Amino acid sequence: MKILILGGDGYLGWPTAMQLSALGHETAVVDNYLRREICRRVDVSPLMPTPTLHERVTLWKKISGHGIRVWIGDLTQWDFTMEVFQSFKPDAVIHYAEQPSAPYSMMDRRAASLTLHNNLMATLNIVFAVRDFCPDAHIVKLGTMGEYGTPNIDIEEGWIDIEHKGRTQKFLYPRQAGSLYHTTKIMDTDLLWFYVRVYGLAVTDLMQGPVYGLFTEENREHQALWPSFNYDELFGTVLNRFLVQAAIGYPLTVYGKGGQTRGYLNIMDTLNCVRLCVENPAPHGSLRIFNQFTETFSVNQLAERVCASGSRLGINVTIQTIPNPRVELEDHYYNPMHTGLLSLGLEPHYLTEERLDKMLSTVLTYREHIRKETIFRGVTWK
Ligand code: USQ
Repeated sequence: MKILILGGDGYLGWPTAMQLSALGHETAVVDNYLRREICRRVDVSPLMPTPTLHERVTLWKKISGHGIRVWIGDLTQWDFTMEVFQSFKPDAVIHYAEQPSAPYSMMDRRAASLTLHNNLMATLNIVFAVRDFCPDAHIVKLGTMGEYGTPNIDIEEGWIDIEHKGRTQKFLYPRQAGSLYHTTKIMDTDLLWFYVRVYGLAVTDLMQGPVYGLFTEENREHQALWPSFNYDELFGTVLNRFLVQAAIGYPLTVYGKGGQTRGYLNIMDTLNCVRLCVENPAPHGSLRIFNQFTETFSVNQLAERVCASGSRLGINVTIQTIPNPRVELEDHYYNPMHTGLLSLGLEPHYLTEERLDKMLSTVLTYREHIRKETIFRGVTWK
């Protein structure tokens, strides 16, 4: 298949590109280096050096023999989007091209405006590009479990049957996000659902939880091919952050009561979920939604696991509860369904002691690179 990966420089985009090209698909990546640019502006950096897309593509070709086409440009610009879609004409489009940080989106008006503009305009342009240049293509869009928030009832996979005054209809499951970033993902879903109804697009919207990890089948032997691994307060997801904190004896930053529960997944499972969706496309005229995570943990449970991993590796890890900079429930019911991807064939890589220890020992070898001052600066929601 011809697969176009938007946001191909990111934590998930680059590993996805390698996996799909290794499977023999004709793969192309698009990125405008927005995340690199924001990281420069706010003075944070990934743990390991991350070569440019062109450098990584050259190395990957040398190692695997597989080529990946690269476009550097901004998908909020219609002329650029048109050029990419007109020339590549993909069978599947994987859309990661969004500003992905909840704390960044809450920093100030400028960051809010950038997040809103980038995420929605990219999605809008992709809709029109698919309609006009590759109407048979399947769009696989990365949404987030955070679209649902933490309701006091079970979370279904995207849709819910409502009975009202004796009549019933299926609606999108109610959404109530906890950050502007998560709100843009709700808006994306609404945009896609609208254009599915109007233009008959084929869309899969993946409600993904926080992802952790470094290694995939394709990158183990070559650090230059590892994904960009952020651990700072803005771009690091919680488990990756805790591993880095543990490595330098920084007390794990549990926000508030630590009862915040989310659905987590290993980066390898992200790749397999996306691959399974590409291999089993949604029918045209439908918005298919899957909840993309493999197991749920509270922040406290993650912190305890990292402490235990530290003990196994002979390092002393401590926890420090700090006032929650976010506005979120710290003690809540959480029971999201997640059978769709399992029934497509997903075989989860759970957070075992062995995997956790391997990640922590790898992070330990990069201890010298850790910039302690970027771990917590106190970006607050209010
Ligand atoms: N948390 C801490 N301490 C920290 C960092 C985070 O207690 O040092 C807590 C947060 O308050 C939150 C939970 O850990 O309750 C998860 O935080 P996170 O930063 O790992 O995840 P989040 O900001 O929600 O965003 C991440 C990705 C985002 C993705 C989302 C999935 O950055 O792109 O959409 O996970 S989900 O959380 O399910 O919405």
